[in-house]
Amino acid sequence: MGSSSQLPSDFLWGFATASYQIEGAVEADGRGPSIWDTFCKIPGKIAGGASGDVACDSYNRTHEDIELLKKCNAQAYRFSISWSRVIPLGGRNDPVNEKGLQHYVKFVDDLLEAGIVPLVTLYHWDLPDELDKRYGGLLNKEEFVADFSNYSRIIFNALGSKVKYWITFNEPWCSSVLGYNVGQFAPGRTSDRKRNPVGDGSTEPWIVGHNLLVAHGAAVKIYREEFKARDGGEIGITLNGDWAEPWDPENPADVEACDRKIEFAISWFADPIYHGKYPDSMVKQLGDRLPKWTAEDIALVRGSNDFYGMNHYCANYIKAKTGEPEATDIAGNLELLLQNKAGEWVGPETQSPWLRPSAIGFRKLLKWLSDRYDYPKIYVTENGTSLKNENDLPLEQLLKDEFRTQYFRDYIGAMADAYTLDGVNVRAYMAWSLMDNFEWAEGYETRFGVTFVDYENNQKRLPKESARTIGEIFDQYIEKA
Ligand code: GBH
Repeated sequence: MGSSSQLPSDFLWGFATASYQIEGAVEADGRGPSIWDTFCKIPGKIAGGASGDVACDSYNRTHEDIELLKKCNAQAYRFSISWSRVIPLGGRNDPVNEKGLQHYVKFVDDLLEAGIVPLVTLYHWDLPDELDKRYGGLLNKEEFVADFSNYSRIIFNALGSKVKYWITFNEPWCSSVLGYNVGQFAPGRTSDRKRNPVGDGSTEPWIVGHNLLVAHGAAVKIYREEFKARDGGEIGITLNGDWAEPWDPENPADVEACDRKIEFAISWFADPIYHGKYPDSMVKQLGDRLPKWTAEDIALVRGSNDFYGMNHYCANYIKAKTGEPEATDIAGNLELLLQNKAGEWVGPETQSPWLRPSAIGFRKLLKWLSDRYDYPKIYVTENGTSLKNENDLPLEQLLKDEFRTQYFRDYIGAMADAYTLDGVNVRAYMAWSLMDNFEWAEGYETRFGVTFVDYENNQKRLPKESARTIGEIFDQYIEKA
């Protein structure tokens, strides 16, 4: 692929993690529980009955993690802040936990001293549990927006002079759909009564998505009005989204369904931000179940991205469904498949049932987003892969993760092609993940790290081959200044 393709000399690359997936130390220094602490305690929700209680113990090992980043020659590190460490009960009238806050101040100082640029995510799914209990958490617009605004302001105040890249929410699609429709993620609400006695998957995900957008807009307004002039940083939201190819390229319904799939996954959030409205396909299918924009709310949301945060992993074949969509349908009345009509797989198997790599899909989606949103500056905030049966390999073999290394070669190459050949304005890339960690409902069985974490041996960290190679790959592509 595109051997002459390049990336700009100021391109920023590094690795990503998230608080609940790596920190552990869930009761240290006054941290309050998040909805994930609570969710993990419900039998049957997490593979192997696991939780983030210990995870990678990163709360106590910030120095080891920084050493890892240095070893990889990483320029940047994207991590998230645990809201309930900073405000254990979460709310705007609840006390601030100075120790929790100072942990992050110190961590950022240490990163900067090591020459590593911090990218900070304010919210990677770990809502303070009290807010869920107190007023229904993400379902309650007025309360949630006010509390998230307060929390954001506290963080901007403490870190604003040092942090230049802010991400409000990680993957609001996951919070909304997996948390309130499928019920696979905290708080686990769903219409599926076998999973949970409460929840309405036909309405709640759309309400939650709307509220997250408004909260994002409110935090951006605070940043721009109170901090940006002083601190000069950038702020945006991170959206997940995979590429879509038709199951049957000869069938116009499948071809059409591909755009609809991306609209339901990505444009649900990106259209309000860049175009000031929900996509027509969603309005058409969801009618009154999709909340209406008030003039005040859409004014907050429209134009609220300084950059587009892109999480991307794979591609799917899309088959249009015939007949009326079900009330709990969240995808756009279509099926997500891993094989096309001709029986071809979208990519090789991994440990994650949803993830089959297809690097060309990355290039195509970068172009799709650029066409739809007028060539925004894109920061890839996550990209990576698990590996079939990695957890069962003998250590020596496990550390030679050629499959993951090849994934990065292919995906970074596809990104360079998008930049060089398609004019896509992509400016940063964070690989998921710096280390193996708590993979949500899949527990610790699925590994995404470029570093092996030995959960049986005091969370010892051992870099895999991919940890070394990513830097070499970027060296090839980034233009010398
Ligand atoms: C990211 O989400 C997360 O930000 C990160 O925390 C996580 O560790 C990482 O990926 C690896 O999983 O089951 O068919 O409904 C990735 C986006 C979107 C991937 C939902 C799984 C489930 C598809 N995720 N998807 S399905």
